[in-house]
Amino acid sequence: MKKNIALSLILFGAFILGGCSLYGGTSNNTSTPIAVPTQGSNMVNIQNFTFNPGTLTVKKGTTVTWTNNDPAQHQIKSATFNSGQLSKGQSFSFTFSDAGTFDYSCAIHPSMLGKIIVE
Ligand SMILES: [Cu+2]
Repeated sequence: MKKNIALSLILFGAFILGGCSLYGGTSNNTSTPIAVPTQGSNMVNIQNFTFNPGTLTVKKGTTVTWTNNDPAQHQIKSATFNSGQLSKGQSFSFTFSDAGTFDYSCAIHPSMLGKIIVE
């Protein structure tokens, strides 16, 4: 008799544990994924002497904003726009009203290249 009670308790315990782990699995599946901060589609991050993204495609009329996150100064320069020297934390915005491909570079570090494609 005592053996049967003990067996029942073990089975009951297994049932509870099984139920809990099953519930946990369901909970994980239905939980909302944590939103990963993403760059805006009209933002260019300047970091480690690199424009990121290097090539950005936007719609006509979009204002693109570059932000310098390097300790060094950078200067975004193309045939159509020039930011002047940007210190860390400073931003520059330019509105692309015409379609086309706009290659630019850093006036201080000519090896830094970027491209804006306006559709
Ligand atoms: Cu630079």
